Amino acid sequence: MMNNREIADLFERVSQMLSIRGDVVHRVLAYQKAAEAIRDLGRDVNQVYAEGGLTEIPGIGKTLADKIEEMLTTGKLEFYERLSQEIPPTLVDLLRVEGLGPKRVKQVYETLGVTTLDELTAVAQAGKLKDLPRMGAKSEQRLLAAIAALAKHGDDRTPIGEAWPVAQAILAELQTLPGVTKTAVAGSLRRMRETIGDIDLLVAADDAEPIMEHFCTMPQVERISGRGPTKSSVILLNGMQVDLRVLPAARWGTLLSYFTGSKNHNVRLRELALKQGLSLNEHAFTPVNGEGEILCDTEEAIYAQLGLPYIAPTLREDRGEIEAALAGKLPQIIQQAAIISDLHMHTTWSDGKMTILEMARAAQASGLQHIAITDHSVSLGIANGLSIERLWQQAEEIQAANAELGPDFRILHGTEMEIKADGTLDYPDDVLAQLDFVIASLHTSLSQPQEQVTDRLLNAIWNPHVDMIAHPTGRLLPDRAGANLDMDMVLESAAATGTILEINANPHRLDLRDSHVRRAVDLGIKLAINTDAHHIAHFELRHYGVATAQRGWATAESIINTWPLDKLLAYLRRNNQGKEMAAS
Ligand code: DGT
Ligand code: CA
Ligand code: CA
Ligand code: ZN
Repeated sequence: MMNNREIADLFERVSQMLSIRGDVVHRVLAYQKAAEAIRDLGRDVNQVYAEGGLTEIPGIGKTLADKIEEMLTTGKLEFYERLSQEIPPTLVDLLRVEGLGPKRVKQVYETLGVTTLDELTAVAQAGKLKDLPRMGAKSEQRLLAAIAALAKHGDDRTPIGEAWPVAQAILAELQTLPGVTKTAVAGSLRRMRETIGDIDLLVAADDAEPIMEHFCTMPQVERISGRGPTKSSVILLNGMQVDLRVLPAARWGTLLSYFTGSKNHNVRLRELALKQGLSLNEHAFTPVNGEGEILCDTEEAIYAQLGLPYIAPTLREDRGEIEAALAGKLPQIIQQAAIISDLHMHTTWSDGKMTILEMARAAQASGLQHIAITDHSVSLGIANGLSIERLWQQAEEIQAANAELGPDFRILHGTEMEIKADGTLDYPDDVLAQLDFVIASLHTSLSQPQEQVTDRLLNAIWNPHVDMIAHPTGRLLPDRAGANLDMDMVLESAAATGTILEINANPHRLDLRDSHVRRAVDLGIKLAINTDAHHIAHFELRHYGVATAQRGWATAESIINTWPLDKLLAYLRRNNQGKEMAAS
């Protein structure tokens, strides 16, 4: 009998094999979406099938439902077997190598007969790749480095955007159980790392047994990988591992701190404790030579005991936060409540799902004071990008919407303009000059060599009318590495020109990533946290961007979304003039 994960994995594999074969995008995506739908189903697919409900799963039509039925009843998929004759399934492994796309995989298969990662490594080492069209010695070296990197750390971590909702759903359930006084996520999820190894959950309750029992028998559990009196681990149908610990509320602070980590941060805390003759673990502080325990029911109490101010979970990576805390120099990291604008979103004018007014009303209802509507530009045909003519029609609609919304809210007219493959921009300067907010971004030809793709971005940064670069690298978590930018040059140029860099809050982007944010903050670069919403529901993703900013030590002052409109517009004007002068 096949389970959710096995079916999802097979669909995923089929999708990737189709992409290598060169099938049309929508077919590739259909299998991809089906894989996600089954993985995230939250129920045993066998049961859904037994109830006749397969076609009610979003993304599963009659054709895919038939295929699922075939797998559930025969344990096989005829279509996959046939496809395997044409495209060896092992080719899919090659896609995990950074910078290797389906076209290239097909090429090395057809020209060199490469079917496995080992064979790819061998031909690269033998120098046989560099003579292929659009390849070269440098690309070959890069590929070897990427293969080595893949071998070293693999890629079995889950993007935070997938782990977070799963954890919240389980916590919400545990919270309702009798005797439960507190619940929390811990581990990398609480620290809001961009990818998550496993989900760590904590519960405060005096009697752990009934909570463990409930946890281990949840319908989304595929199997139990460990069960003890206060600690259990399960594997969910979607393949994620979840660890649960239960402890009495009096020890909540030490429990939460220990299991939030990071491990390196905890090591530093224990060192500080030892200097006071105390050992610190998840249960309590204990005198090294003596009796008795110091219980901490809050994390604040732990830091206070150590003579430190409270350190937020997003900072706990031992990247200087202990030193900063000791010196009284912890940054006042950005809080979501300080954000009053969102400067990157799409509407039905391009590939968004809602109108300008719908987006604006929802933004206002969520507490924002101004937004920028930034639909795609003309050359991104796939996203229905706007011609100049349509751009001016849109300006009229925005003017009307502003009139309707009144003085307490303001819609800026912007664009998310393509930086084309040859480095030129999609609209001429005289058009850009008339827009309130100009975003430039890369969506195509991301795999160009470093110098070329970096030059494209620098050209946009130095354009007098470009205010912000959105999702600078274009990466997509977990698999697409994004452009191989010379980040030092990008950051230097952004600092020199005052060009804003985005922290795209979509959890599959988180781009800039935390480490880049930290460097940008150090250089005094202004940053924006935007949702890139294509639907009002996407405004909910903002917290991922805020967390990424926090992990990069960003303060409210460096995040332009905390600024009132006047301050923002003055900044944009000053920068545009500055760049114009530098250019003349
Ligand atoms: P992950 O799951 O790989 O994304 O990363 P974490 O940080 O969630 O790591 P995990 O799940 O292995 O452990 C959760 C926390 O528990 C970790 O952040 C710190 C704590 N912890 C786990 N193992 C140890 C250990 O051996 N020593 C110490 N001091 N803490 C540990
Ligand atoms: Ca974890
Ligand atoms: Ca864990
Ligand atoms: Zn966008």
